[in-house]
Amino acid sequence: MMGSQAFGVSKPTTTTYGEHHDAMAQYLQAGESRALSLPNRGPVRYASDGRIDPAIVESYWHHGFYVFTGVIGASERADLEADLKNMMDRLPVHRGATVDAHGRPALDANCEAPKLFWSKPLGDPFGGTEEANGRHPVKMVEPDAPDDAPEEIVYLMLGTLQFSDALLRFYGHPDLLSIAAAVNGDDFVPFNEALFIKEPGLGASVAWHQDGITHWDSPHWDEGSHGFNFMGQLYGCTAANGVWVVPGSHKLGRIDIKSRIAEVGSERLPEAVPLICAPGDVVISNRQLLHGSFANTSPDWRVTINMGFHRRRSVYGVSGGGLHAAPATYDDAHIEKRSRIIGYAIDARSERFPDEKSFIYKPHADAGTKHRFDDSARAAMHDYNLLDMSI
Ligand SMILES: O=C(O)CCC(=O)C(=O)O
Repeated sequence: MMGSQAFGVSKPTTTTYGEHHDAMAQYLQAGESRALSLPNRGPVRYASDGRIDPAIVESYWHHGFYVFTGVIGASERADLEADLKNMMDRLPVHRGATVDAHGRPALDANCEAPKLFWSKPLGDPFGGTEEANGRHPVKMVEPDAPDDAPEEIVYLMLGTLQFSDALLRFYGHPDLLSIAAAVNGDDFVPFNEALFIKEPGLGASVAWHQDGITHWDSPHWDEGSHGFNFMGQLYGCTAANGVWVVPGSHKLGRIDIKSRIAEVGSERLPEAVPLICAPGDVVISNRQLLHGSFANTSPDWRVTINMGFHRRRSVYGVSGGGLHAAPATYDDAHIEKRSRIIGYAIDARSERFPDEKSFIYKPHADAGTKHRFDDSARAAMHDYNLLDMSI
């Protein structure tokens, strides 16, 4: 269950980094200056051929991330906030419970695929464990939680589009899908969708890691092999509560994270920068970047809407899953079924924003298929993340 603070409302906290307080304060400030001195931020821009400005794409490949400013307008943010409040209200009362605080079936009732991830407040549930393929080898500092903190919090949700029409519509955002096409090709395919929730004074760490499982040792590996995540910011993000990345590290192959942190003597990697965003900004972040986030001892909420995409050739014929979804080999039928969500999202969005030019998803246009977001589509989305293409 969540803490007692109103969703999204900043609140002074009494939590600190204890003996690490001064070092953290200095690190956060220096990191923010480094982040803001990088040239990889600005509004979405198109070239005259209607495609994303190649300079943006080049900057993304160079740094491994790009901050798109002002993508989510105020009315869409309000829709998202209303739905997310509803989702939070429907969380189970504790890990494993089947009802919410009102006695209703909990958000994830009747779901088979993994949906909710719990942590102790300000904890680091994955760091230093063998979970998730052991890819988070070093535990972050876990500051002391306040006395009145709940025993556990939900810090991560998966398969989120089935719980919120606003999230589904956001998934169909034409600027974001155009960026996905520019980076992963017109036949880009879905990976998964998630929400990271960093409540003030309670939000958990995500230890330094690189995403991606299947392609590290492939002779065809390159800086785009494991795709990217969009990270949409409902309330913005700061050095204290945001994701930190090591620019350019998506090109380095698998990094010996344990040795890097041992060399520095702390998890405050000096070459890393925080993603700094205003409400409505969206980051594209390469999954191979070395990245992580610290426990949120700050007064500010961070709610990140993650939406990941792959190149089709990265998933086609590949056996994946087991981490985010059921193990499977991704054949044409699997890819087609999972990609229907893109069609539903575009349709749902066009109803809500009729004046906006809809994105045309080439695989659907080529096949002559038009997906309607109707009651049967809604039913088909139950547990859709069993089909996530987890590579
Ligand atoms: O949002 C966060 O704190 C962590 C995000 C992350 O690790 C990811 O998207 O892979």
